[in-house]
Amino acid sequence: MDIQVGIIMGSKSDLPIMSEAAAALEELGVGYELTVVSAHRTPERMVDYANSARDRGLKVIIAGAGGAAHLPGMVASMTSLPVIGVPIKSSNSIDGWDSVLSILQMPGGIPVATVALNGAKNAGILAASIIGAFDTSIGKNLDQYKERLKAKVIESAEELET
Ligand code: RP5
Repeated sequence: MDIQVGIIMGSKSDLPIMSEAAAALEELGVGYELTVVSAHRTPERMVDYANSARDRGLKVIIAGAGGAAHLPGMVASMTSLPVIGVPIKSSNSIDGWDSVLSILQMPGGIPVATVALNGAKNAGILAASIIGAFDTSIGKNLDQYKERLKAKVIESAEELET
């Protein structure tokens, strides 16, 4: 399977959340790579990652970080690939608002598609949707995924009604 999505995070401590993006991509049949890239602690690694992403065949980057979360915006500034930002509620956070606002409030010109706090699962699904807009097989996997969600709701409604 081709690797089409790059999942990066500011610290290994973000992995419990960011692995939900990986799980969603696996379920939807999208190849991904996953690693740690810190904007603050490994800035050169971040620059290399962002600058080489398109040439390495990536189509979408999912970047998760907590606190003063510069990683998604900085990566977006260096690549024309779509970047999805996952604000992470880190241990010393101001209730997660620090991460949300640093990723969400990008100035005009450098967008980061920001999901909910700790919303890595949706980041995986959104990345698959972007790829699925051009790839019929992944598009079909997404349609089937949504059918499964629908069936679960109908099933629970029927359980309550009987
Ligand atoms: C951010 O700082 C990381 O993304 C993480 O959410 C937060 C805390 O990192 P650690 O101190 O746990 O490595 O850069």
